[in-house]
Amino acid sequence: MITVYQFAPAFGLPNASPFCMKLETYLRMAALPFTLDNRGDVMKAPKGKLPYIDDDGTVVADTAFIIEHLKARHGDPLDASLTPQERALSTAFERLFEEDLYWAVVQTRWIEQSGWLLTKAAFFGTMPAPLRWIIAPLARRGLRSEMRGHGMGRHSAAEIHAIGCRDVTAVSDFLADKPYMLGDRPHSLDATAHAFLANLLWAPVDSPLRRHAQRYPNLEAYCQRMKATFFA
Ligand SMILES: N[C@@H](CCC(=O)N[C@@H](CS)C(=O)NCC(=O)O)C(=O)O
Repeated sequence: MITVYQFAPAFGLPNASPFCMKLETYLRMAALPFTLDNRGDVMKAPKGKLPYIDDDGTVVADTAFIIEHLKARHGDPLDASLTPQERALSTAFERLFEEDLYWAVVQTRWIEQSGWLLTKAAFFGTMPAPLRWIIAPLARRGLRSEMRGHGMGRHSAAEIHAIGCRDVTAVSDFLADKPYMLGDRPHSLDATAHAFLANLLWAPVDSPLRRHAQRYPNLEAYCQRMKATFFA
């Protein structure tokens, strides 16, 4: 049995961590049975981040390594037939979502005050009061420092939004009127795209980035299609 260790759902999404939502989406798409451990215990995570899995005693961290492991052990129903060019596109778009757009979303949730008030309430609201007062600002400081280390945190808010908007436009233009990112059939890239786009469109955090994404009806329709197909 596969156990997924992740954060508890928040913001009305299967998970407010796009990485945790990506993995759950992948497992559903690949029709693999799993159980969720939503305790969000980052201290126990092998790499200090969630999600990670325990697959009958094999512990794997990081969604890319987890999906690689799942494909090797349980088969690859989604990506086996991809051409080298499709694989290249898939890798490039995953980097766009995970290494670029992710940090623009972090900016809207953790750095900007209006987003931070919502994030604090959603992620730390159930913690007992003295703990909440310590952990929430510490977590925020940690993310601010990670963003700076990454480089994104050195830009102004307007520049970060502009970077994120460019990513969103690229995704919308590439998706165009196709049902899935790479055409008529869903692939693992769609687990990533759905998780990151739904986290941008459907979390109640207003920002220039989210308003930009809302201007592309194909992105909303895509997320609705993924939800109806894999989270019914
Ligand atoms: N590359 C990792 C990224 C995972 C990640 O960044 N997880 C974040 C939540 S979205 C996390 O656990 N953050 C907790 C922390 O940094 O303390 C993956 O693909 O799994």
